[in-house]
Amino acid sequence: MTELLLNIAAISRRTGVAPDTLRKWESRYGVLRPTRTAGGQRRYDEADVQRVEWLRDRISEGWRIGEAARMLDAETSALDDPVELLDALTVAIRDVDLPSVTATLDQAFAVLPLEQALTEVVTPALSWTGEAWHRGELSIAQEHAISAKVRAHLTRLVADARADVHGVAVLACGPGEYHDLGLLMLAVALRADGWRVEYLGADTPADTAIEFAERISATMLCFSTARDASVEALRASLGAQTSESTVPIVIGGAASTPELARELGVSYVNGNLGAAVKRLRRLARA
Ligand code: B12
Repeated sequence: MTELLLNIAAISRRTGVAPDTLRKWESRYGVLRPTRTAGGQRRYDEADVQRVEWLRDRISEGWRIGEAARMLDAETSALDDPVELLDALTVAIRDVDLPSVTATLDQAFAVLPLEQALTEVVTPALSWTGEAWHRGELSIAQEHAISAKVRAHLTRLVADARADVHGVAVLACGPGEYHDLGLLMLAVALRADGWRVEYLGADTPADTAIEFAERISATMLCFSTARDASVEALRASLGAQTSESTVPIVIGGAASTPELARELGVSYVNGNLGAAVKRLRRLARA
C-alpha cells in the first residue's frame, strides 16, 4: 500500500488549520516533519495529519501552541513501538479504560505509518477484543463501547476529502454480517491509497448494494463476509444478479473463498491489507 501524500493545501483543508500556521508550527516548534519533493514542495503523511489534528484539538481546549507541542513531544517519545502500543491498547481494552483506548489509538496513528498502525496494532487488538467477548470476559456492552471507539477513529480517516485517483469503491458487509470493522479498515487503506470510498457497513442486502453502486457509477463493489452463515446469505442474496451487474463485484473477508467467487462469477481478493489494496487497484485498471 503506497500511502498518498498530501500537499500543504490538502492537509490544511482536511484539518482546518491554515497553511501559514502549519509552516509556523513546523519552523518554530518542529512538530511537523514533511518530506519535500524535488521542487521543494512539502508533502505530509497520515501521521502528520494526526499530529495536526491532535494539536488543533489541544488548542481548542485552551492550551498554547508551545505547551501543546511539548505535550505532543512527551506523548510521542513515550510510546512509538507497535508491540508496546498493542500491549497498552490491550490493557486499556481489558480494563475498559475508554479514555486510554482513545489516547492509545491516537498515539498509534500519530507515530506509526498507517498500514503498520492498522495491521500491527488495530487488527490484533480487535481480535483480542472479539476473543475476550467470545470467552465471556467482556460483556456485550463493553465490546460495543470498544468497537464504537475503534469505529469512530477509522470513520474519521475514511471521511477525508481527498481526490479519487483510482476510482470509487463501494464497500458493504453481506446480509446478516455484522463484523464490519475489518471492512472499515480496508476502507481506510483504500482512502489512503487514493480511492473515494462509499462505506455501507453491516448487513447490506446484495440487490440494494448493486443498485447503489450502479447509480453512483462505482468502479467496484466489495462484499465482506466473516462468518460461514453470512457466506450462505450472500450466496442466496447475490445469486443470479452478478451477471447483470454493470459494476464489477469483489468478495473478501475471513469466510470468503475463491470457490465461492468462481461459483458466483465475481472476483476474490483477500490477504493482508497492503496486498489487498494493490490487487484491487490492478482489478480497477483491468
Ligand atoms: C471481533 C470479532 C467479533 C466482534 C465484531 C466486531 C465488529 N463489529 O466487527 C463481535 C464480538 C461483535 C463478534 C460477534 C460475533 N461473532 Co465474531 N469474531 C471476532 C474475531 C475475534 C475477530 C474479527 C476481526 O475483527 N478481525 C480483524 C479484522 C481486521 O480482520 P478481518 O475481519 O478478517 O478483515 C481483514 C481482511 O479479511 C480484509 N477484508 C475484510 N473484508 C474484506 C472484503 C474485501 C472485498 C477485501 C478485499 C478484503 C476484506 O480486510 C481486513 C483487514 O486486513 C473473530 C475471530 C478471529 N480471531 O478472527 C470472530 C469470528 C469472526 N466471530 C464469529 C462468530 C460466530 C460471531 C457471532 C455469530 C458469535 C455469536 N455466537 O453470537 C457474533 C455475531 C456477529 C454477526 N452476526 O455478524 C466466528 C465466525 C465463525 C465462522 N467462520 O462462521 C469467528 C471466526 C470466531 C470463531 N472462531 O468462532 N465477533
